[in-house]
Amino acid sequence: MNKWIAGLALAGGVLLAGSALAQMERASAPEGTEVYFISPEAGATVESPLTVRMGLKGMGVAPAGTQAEGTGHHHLLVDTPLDEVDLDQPLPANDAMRHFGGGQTETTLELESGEHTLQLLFMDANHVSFDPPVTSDPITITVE
Ligand SMILES: [Cu+2]
Repeated sequence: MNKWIAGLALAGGVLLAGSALAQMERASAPEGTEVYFISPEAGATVESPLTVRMGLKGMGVAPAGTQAEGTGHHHLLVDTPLDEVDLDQPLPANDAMRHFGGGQTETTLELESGEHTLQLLFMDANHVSFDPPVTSDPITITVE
């Protein structure tokens, strides 16, 4: 009896570990998926606060945590090169790596005067990148 319970607990533990690992697996996005800036335009000179509109083709936007195939949510990298992001881990949330886990496609951004680089990163329900990553080109803007 004790042995049987121990066996069951072990099986449960393995199952849990299995599902935790599965969450970090990177799914592939449908071919042709694209994320892009509707605004601002690359090279634009803007005033702060500015409105950022995020466009998506080939997939759907859903709130974070929604486990539905073909969906994810937007992320905005502010002055953060993509190669500084560990794409195999959930993206940290901070001023430089912003999540739109409510399924937003538009945001207002306050930035200091000067040049800034923005890049969109579309990620899955668990804030993990697709493989290959779905990213926009980085754009540089000047804030007056
Ligand atoms: Cu996220």
